[in-house]
Amino acid sequence: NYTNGLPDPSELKEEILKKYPRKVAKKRAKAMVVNDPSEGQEIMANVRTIPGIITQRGCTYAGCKGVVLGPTRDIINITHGPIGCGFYSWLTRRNQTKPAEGEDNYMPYAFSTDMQDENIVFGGEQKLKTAIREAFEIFKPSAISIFSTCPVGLIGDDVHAVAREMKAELGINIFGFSCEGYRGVSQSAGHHIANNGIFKHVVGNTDRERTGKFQVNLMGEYNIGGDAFEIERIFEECGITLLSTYSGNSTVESFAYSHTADLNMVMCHRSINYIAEMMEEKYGVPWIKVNFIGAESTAKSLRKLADYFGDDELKAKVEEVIEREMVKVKKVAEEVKPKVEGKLAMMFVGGSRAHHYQDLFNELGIKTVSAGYEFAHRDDYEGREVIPNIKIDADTRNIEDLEVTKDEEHFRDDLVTKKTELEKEGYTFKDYQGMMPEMSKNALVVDDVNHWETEKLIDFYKPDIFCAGIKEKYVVQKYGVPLKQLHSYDYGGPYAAFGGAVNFYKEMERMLATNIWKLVDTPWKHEPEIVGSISIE
Ligand code: CFM
Ligand code: HCA
Repeated sequence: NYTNGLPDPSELKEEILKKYPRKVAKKRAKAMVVNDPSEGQEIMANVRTIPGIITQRGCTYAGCKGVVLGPTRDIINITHGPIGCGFYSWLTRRNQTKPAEGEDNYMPYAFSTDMQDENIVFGGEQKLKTAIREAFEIFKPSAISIFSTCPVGLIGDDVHAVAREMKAELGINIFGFSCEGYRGVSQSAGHHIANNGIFKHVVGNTDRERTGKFQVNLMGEYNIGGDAFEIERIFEECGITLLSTYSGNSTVESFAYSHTADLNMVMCHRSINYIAEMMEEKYGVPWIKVNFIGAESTAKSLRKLADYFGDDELKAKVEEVIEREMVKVKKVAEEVKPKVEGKLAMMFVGGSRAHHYQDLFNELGIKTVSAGYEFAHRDDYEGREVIPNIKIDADTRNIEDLEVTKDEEHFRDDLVTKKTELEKEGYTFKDYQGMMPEMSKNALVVDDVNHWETEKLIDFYKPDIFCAGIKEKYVVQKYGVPLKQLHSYDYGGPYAAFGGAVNFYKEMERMLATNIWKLVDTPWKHEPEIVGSISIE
């Protein structure tokens, strides 16, 4: 029972729960687990946030448009909705792209129908058609997609019918997504909707002659801060042909022939596992789980890839690249590690990085005392064969529907039944790494952490660094704790693969080998807490 020197946070958990109304406390108790990797524990995840709680989560539109399709440069992504949705998803994620000379790149533009009140009253389909015709006339793209925001579903605009009509009229690939923000419990529903749409409308549309001996797709890599560029460099040096990435530095043109790959490498499992599963089922392309965050993890993932192909020449090349790159990595690690070793980190991000980035911190001897995801599912936490990892027919309504219509107990029962049924039909369930089995005993794992819990966690652990997003950044920093954005990387990156690890080590040195944060005078030290008079229970 390896505690890595971590204190038992059971009392902290009780103290956090004490402040909640009884029902809320009961629910939150299941989302906070004092980790014990030897136990095979369960956590409650992917359930609705309790209204009134200040969550970190985002919406379904963000997951579909911003996350999965947003980084693809040769498709015009039109937001059907009020201007704010299009504006706030306009390059804020720092997903970069590098078009070849003369190649289309629509990412610097924000396309929106800019819905007004008259469109809400009389319907917005005509305005959407006009927007599509206008975009086509100006840019002549090969594909256009439409993303529904909350009002679209409420007023009943049929984006799919509009897409079909426009596709026939203009003769290019046009498809829509019913990714209204309120669907599902978080942006996770948006990933699923995007996966289904891309698979249905794009994957398999073209074929391509083999151009390399080892052809792979990289899935769940979004080129934040240039991560994909660094991974691409390593692949090239190893002689691995990258057909397509979902969706960092990507094109829909490459999605169309991505089914001709030998193997899918899945990095962010949460956002893209659906396409990986569907591609395996329909085209027989197997997938393996990889992680290119952390130098050791990168080496491990490259070896896994070489082992998969079983080719001696590839294995030798991979070893040569690892050896060469590790010399540079170790040199910087040796300089930085003595200055940051033993510091404490907490990370509450998305659906995969709160796990992946622990590897990078470990390389510097920085301990993760508490971590959690915003919207991951149980499989991402528990890392074994868990229920939501079911192969679902691409055309049947997906698991997300069960999540929104049933409460979580029933939801779980339904899935158990479904899993048993599917197993009888010969389906198999994969297992892969997860956050909890790989964290120390006594680390506090918290799903969908909120503002109140964040405050208590900081008071208890007094972390040296807190990793989260823009909404958390300045509150946490006012506590005198530096916050590193693990979404956008603030202004930094790349942090992936070997070169990325070097960048990250140096960043940690700048942030942690300083006393400046201790000088922050927290404003609420001097001001009394404002106590509300409304009782919720
Ligand atoms: Fe996957 Fe991502 Fe993440 Fe994600 Fe995201 Fe992101 Fe994230 Mo922000 S796809 S789950 S929905 S790794 S946008 S690039 S940083 S929350 S941890
Ligand atoms: C999203 C995108 C986001 C937000 C980041 C943040 C991203 O969820 O819609 O909260 O700082 O990575 O850009 O996750």
